[in-house]
Amino acid sequence: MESGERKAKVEKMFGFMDAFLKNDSFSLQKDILDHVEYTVARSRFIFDDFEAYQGLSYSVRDRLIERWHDTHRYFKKKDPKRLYFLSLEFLMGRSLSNSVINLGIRDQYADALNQLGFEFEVVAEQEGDAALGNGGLARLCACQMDSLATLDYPAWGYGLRYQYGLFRQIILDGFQLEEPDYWLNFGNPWEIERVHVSYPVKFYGTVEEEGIQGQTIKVWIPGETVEAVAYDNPIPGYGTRNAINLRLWAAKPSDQYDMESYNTGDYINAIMDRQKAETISNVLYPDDRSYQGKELRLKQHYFFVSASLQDIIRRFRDDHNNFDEFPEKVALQINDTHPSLAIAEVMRVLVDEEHLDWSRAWDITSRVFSFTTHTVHVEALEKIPVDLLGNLLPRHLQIIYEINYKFMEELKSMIGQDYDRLSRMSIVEEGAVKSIRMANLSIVCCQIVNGVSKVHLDLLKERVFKDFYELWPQKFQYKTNGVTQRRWVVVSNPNLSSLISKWLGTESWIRNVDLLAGLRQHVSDPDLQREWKMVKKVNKARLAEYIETLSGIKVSLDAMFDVQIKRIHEYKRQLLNILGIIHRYDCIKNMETSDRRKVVPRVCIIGGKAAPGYDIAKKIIKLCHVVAEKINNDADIGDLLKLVFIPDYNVSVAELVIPGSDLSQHLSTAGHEASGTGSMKFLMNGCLLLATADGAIVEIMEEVGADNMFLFGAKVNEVPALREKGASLKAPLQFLRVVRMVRDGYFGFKDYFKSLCDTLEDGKDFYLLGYDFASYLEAQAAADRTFVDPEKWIHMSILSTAGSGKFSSDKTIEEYAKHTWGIEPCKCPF
Ligand code: B1N
Repeated sequence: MESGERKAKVEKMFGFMDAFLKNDSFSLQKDILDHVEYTVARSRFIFDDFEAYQGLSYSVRDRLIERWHDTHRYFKKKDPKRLYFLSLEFLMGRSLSNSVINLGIRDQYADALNQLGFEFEVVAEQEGDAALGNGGLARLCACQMDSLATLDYPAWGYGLRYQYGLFRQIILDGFQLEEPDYWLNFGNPWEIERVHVSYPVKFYGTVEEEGIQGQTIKVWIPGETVEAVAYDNPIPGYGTRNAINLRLWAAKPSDQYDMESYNTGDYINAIMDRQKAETISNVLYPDDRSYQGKELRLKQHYFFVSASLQDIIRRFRDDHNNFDEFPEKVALQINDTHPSLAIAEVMRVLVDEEHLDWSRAWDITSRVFSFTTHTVHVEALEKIPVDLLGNLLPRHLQIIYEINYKFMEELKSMIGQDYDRLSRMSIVEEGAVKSIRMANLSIVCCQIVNGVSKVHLDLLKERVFKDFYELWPQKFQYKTNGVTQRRWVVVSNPNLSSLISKWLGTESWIRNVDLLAGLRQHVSDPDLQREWKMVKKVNKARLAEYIETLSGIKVSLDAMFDVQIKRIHEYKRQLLNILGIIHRYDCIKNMETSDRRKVVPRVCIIGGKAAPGYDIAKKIIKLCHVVAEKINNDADIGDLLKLVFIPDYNVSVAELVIPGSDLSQHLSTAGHEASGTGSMKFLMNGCLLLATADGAIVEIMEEVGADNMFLFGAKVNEVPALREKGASLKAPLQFLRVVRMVRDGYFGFKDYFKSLCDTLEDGKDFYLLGYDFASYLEAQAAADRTFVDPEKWIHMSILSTAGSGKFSSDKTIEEYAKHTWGIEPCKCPF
């Protein structure tokens, strides 16, 4: 039957409106029960919270699919320029609450569940996190997908469907252990497997030359083929019918796979070999901000790039046959250098498969790509050993050499024979291990290179990419990172969300974040202040309950909840925080009992994962535990000071902790955090920030005012000179005292902490903990003084939320759309 004929038939049978699922309480209950019975295969009369979560999720998914279909049909009809967002990591967290809120049917579902004898919050808690990313970079992508959908942009996300997400952190005797995160064990209702959307991805082999019509063509004869299968994850926008797609690839053995081994009769081994193909997309690498030249990682990168580009080019070809139109219809965003092999791949397709001449192919390629770097250090830039690349992707290496040759020629004509500069800017690094510099490749190709904060752009210009900046200043821009207020306020802090809507007289801030500034006019209203305080108290109570369940520690709601949650890194200086806590403890211990009444009680909360091979970071976690053990069990101290380490920090833990925090700490040594997005989530939730003037904090200062924050520490431009001073930079006595306590075994594990203490010695203290310690303590003291003046604190807290609009990912995406991608909204009509 023709599809038009079928459509008419279906419409005649069901009527147009019946085609959509209904959202009244009865229909929702029926859908949930049907899914429990037919999809989950449990009895509709007996099912538990987890099965309710499954039934509920499948029913939400049905509604997502409706919108997602309509959106894609509409995009196809309109054929706008599309954005393809390529990232090796997406940290989506949970989907249920976010989906029903964005679909606008949360209350209806809560009611339907109630009728069935379940509670929405309890059911939502059953969902595990999708943790297909490490930290800030990956969560940023998730926030940006939410904004792209909400703002109706015709966008697609592309990534890898790792079977093992970021490891689970187990704490045993205060040490971090890693457990695999086999997140698909309990099924994943949010994805749609597309068995028919699959592409062969090729590796290894040789390149041969063939003469076609008098021309010599390079032909890559690959040695191995693996199949990439698509898994689609609909991303609903808020307040719109649009739902866009995040397409994640999984590796499957290919049908073309080594038929010969079947013929040798070694059937079992042939199957075992085939199975190996699946390992490509198995596991997420758990190191952030560092790159190791591992073959499997390179394979992952190319697997992802090749499948995504085949898919993108297939879609382009549906309606176009001239590649000159490619840049008008396609924008390819590469998130850090991880997907940058895409540049060589597009060139390979255009030159080798489409037979375009090199300069036309290069012109097209350089107009479709844009690149965002998240790096602050030259040493952290991704480099691929030439041997590795040449073996795995021989044709791509040739192409990269060719790109470099042409670039070097062009550069010589511009700057002459300055060989130092030429070799610094070359895509190929000569040295002990000859390597390809993926950032140089990306900069040479892309017309726009974005940083992620104002400070970051300055560092790119002055240090990381100085030579390139001098050559092409117009290429370098920045887009301030942002986070979505849907996830980070509406989903995670519903009480604050209602309060904001009540005082602004509208819910429109959920789509138009500028409206948050309207809170400023009510900042001194005692009613708002009282209600604001109440919301915080309720959120603190929820967090306190969580802490007690985790650790058995009872914390006082009157204490200041002081939080540092993020990946554990030396540059993020969790150690500075712990040393500050030791100092506080030491002071209380040495105080007259009568003076203790003046101490502002604190609950210090630290959470974060250390990369499995990062020894010093793991020692910091252990130190936190031994210090906590001592303080929390010291009867002298009581409620004046508590230290809690929250294990297995992830997106859903953040959703619980952030709303319940009073103060949050962002302590990176200035010049080390490209942006930092945690601070933005705290800011939106009205938590005060104690921070160094690094990354996004500098822009936050501009928005909320430095006197509404607690700032400390060396500035970005002071750090290099301070480091020069080396051992002559003397740390203050208080600092030496607390380090000595650790070194001398006051908290035990003396030998174990020796190497950690060594990093703080004069002349070795690279991250300047000693130098910044005094001003850190002053900032902490200022926070204490403010906390005892609740009216002032609440005032600052309201102003923090009111000033957070600039840090919505909606803003970031608008900027990218206008100034980098050149895309327009394409809103599916209701
Ligand atoms: O990207 C975030 C920034 O807010 C942070 O400041 C920055 O540290 C972070 C290799 C990375 N930079 N580089 C990475 C992650 C995974 C990986 O395999 C590098 N992450 C950042 C968002 O802009």
